[in-house]
Amino acid sequence: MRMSRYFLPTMKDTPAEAQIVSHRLMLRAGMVRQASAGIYSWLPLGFRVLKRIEQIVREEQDRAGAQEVLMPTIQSADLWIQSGRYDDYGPEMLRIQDRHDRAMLYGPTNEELITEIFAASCRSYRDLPKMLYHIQWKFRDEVRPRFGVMRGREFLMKDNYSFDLDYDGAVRSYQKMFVSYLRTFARMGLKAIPMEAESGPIGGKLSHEFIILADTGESEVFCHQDYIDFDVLAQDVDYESDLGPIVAFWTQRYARTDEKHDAATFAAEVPEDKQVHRRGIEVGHIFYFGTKYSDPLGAVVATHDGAETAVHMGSYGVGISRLAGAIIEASHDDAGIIWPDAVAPFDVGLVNIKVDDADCTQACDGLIESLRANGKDVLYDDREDRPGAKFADMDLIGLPWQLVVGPRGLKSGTVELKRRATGEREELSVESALSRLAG
Ligand code: 5CA
Repeated sequence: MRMSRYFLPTMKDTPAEAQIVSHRLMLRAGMVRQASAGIYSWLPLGFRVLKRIEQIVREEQDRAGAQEVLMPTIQSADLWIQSGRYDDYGPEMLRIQDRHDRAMLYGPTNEELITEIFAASCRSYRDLPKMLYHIQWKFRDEVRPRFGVMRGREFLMKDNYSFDLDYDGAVRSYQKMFVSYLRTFARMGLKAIPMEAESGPIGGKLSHEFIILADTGESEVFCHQDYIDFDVLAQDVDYESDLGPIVAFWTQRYARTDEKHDAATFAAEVPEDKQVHRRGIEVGHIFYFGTKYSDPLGAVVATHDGAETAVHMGSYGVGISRLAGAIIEASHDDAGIIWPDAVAPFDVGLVNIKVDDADCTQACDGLIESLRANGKDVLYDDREDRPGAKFADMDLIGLPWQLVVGPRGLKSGTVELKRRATGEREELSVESALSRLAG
């Protein structure tokens, strides 16, 4: 993609309305634009990041055995009246009247609708277990939408729902999602720690929040350093095997948010040099809630002996749009965003220092072709601008690698390769730069 043609409205100045660094950087990097309070349009650069986050979530859901569906954003109020949540949800729910005066709503979550879908066609224990998820926009009329996409009113969520015959089956599904979340966030370059949680309006007995550490997080968190040091992806997971030991490891050491924190237990259980006390952002939340929805909505199946039983359910959410902000909170410096490779909008930013120099332009064209052949996405700065302004924009938008082509280097056959995360620069031959980037 040529920057001269790309819709990338970057800003030099810090927007006054943004209180936290991710919000400032997302606006300055031209990733999003506010449409109204807590509602955002995603511009090309931001949309690419959103899609990459979404794809990692999807791959890890599928790997754990879940199946993707797509439910609508607008729902009828009927099922919510049946489940009893139509009143419970209060002013957070956006209620809509259609032209026939039917009560509709913009879904804040989908337990009711998925339970109805399941109940309509699954009648036997043979249909179980099932895990169905979708990636869809939600609306919650938050009292204080703030921090940009981190606490929006409209936001993109992955929500998965599990259906099992009994408690033991439901625990297995819960464990699958627990482990799949560890992998999902690790693949995004994040350290996400599961912490015991309250289940709030979703309801239920067993619940964990997945929290990443960042100074601007909304909750205070307390945990054991071992969890931060642990390399999740070093372990390969077989979802058909017993996942109990993995979950046991992640639940045996101390990890709690301020809501559940107990200073005396923390001090007694965690050696002083392993005590971590930071702030955190909730990027995922999983719940087991038994028959809370299957009872009122009639999601029952025949058991082996012909009796009928309501299915045991859980729901599992990931804040996909929130993650775009959360990743920036966890990975930035004074100059801008530092995208982890796995979610970067482009792999390489190619900077042509002198666009009116035929050699530079030719070298850039060749580099783009070779990088593309290697499956790399390249953003090519072919604008007529000062080198300083180009470097500042590249640092701001935070692509993992910057490849700089200038007339002086080319004379001696070299280009400059910079790693955004470390600031390390190297003068390399074109071939070495390409092989470094291919790795
Ligand atoms: N039905 C369940 C799980 S599928 C549910 O709705 N859970 S939740 O309320 O905890 O939301 C799941 C995730 O969505 C949260 O962990 C958070 O990452 C994200 N999220 C929740 N509210 C917002 C919001 N206002 N703005 C952005 N992301 C949000």
